[in-house]
Amino acid sequence: MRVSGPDLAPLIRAVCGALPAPRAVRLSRLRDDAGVFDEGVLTWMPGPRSYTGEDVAEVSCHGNPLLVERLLRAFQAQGARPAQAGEFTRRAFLNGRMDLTRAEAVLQAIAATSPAGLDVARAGLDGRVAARAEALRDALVDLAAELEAALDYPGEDLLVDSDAALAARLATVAESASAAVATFRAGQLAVEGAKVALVGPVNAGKSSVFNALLGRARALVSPHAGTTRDVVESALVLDAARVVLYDTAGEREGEVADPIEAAGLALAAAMVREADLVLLVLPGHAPLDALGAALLARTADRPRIVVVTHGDLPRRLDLPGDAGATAEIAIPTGAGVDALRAALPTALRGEDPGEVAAIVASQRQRDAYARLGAHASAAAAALVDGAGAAVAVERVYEALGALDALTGRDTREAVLDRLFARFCIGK
Ligand SMILES: Nc1nc2c(ncn2[C@@H]2O[C@H](COP(=O)(O)OP(=O)(O)OP(=O)(O)O)[C@@H](O)[C@H]2O)c(=O)[nH]1
Ligand SMILES: [Mg+2]
Repeated sequence: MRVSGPDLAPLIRAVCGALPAPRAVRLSRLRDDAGVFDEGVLTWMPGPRSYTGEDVAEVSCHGNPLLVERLLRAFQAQGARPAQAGEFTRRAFLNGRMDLTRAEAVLQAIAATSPAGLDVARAGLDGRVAARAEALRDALVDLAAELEAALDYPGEDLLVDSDAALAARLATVAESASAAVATFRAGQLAVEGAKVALVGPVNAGKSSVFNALLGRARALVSPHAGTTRDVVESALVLDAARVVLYDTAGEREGEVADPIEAAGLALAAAMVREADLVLLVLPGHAPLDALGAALLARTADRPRIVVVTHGDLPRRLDLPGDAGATAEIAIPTGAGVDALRAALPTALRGEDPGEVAAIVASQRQRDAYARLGAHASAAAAALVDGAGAAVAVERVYEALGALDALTGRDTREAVLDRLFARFCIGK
């Protein structure tokens, strides 16, 4: 249990007894009005060198929820109250212990669903995300200063770049901003993961592909057409992302008489709409029929890989030239399975975005970079088309405003409320 606040020592003494030295631990007997009820390890971190910048104490008691509840009530009896969602990190931000990119990285470190997501969070916590934003800020502040100088002392021989050179520097800032925006899909994928739906005709091998990707026999496989009826889901944690796979009921030619099978098909259709990526599974040992063609058409506007099964048998399936990405698989030998698994991140996010500190995994940061880029481009355009330095400098200030919102130098209360509401209590 973590407690934070100004002047915390009397409260902690009342519940835990004597304080250890700052940033040291002590085995403490925990007490309330009724006497000692447990013992635990007390860590004492007086402000300002603490997570929140206030006095912070942490107590590890025995893990019984009854004891935890009693410890909570003991602190409350001394005047403490339960923390709100994200309140510790919010206080850390308000007390200048961290900027907003680090605060969001705390959230990402808690929420990350893949190793890549943890790397993104680490880059944020290390301050590498903030450092990139600060570098852009320095560039914009320099540009603003030079534009102001040109406005204040027109015609003077100042050491200021020409309008064309200033516009080129602004364009570089705008490019960095769009590069940051472009990494958002990768960042979101790394932290939040994605949904991948397997769909296709009955008996195409959807459940076989599902099991092969997972590496275990999770779904029933059989030569009986219509084996899978409900949606079966299972998570596959890759380095780049946690992917939830959904195996669905197969499609048939003509009317589906069985109401349960029809309900299963409705669920499958919903999964196609919901999924971030569709794996359309078609049997490679049979020519493309009307159903296969219809499924190709129906999923054409979705991010998709056409998975051709039965690669161990003579190929009779001819795909149209515009089928897009394909993968061939032979279930009996396992050929093509690893390649399909490896292709999932690229299909979901495009190419590897590279340098982890450059990856934007927060919608809020993405939007700020988009605004920054638009203002920087407009400032460059103002210089190129002759609207002048006065117009350009206003746009540079708008761009700076977007960056300051990003790091939290200038942030409205509402933004904070929305941000910290997404934390869980106690973080
Ligand atoms: N030879 C061969 N057989 C396969 C391959 N993939 C699947 N099968 C067989 O095809 C049959 C149907 O496979 P399933 O994975 O159950 O097919 P499904 O698409 O899930 O079928 P429904 O759930 O009925 O829609 C099973 O007998 C599988 O063993 C493959 O690559 N090669
Ligand atoms: Mg199946």
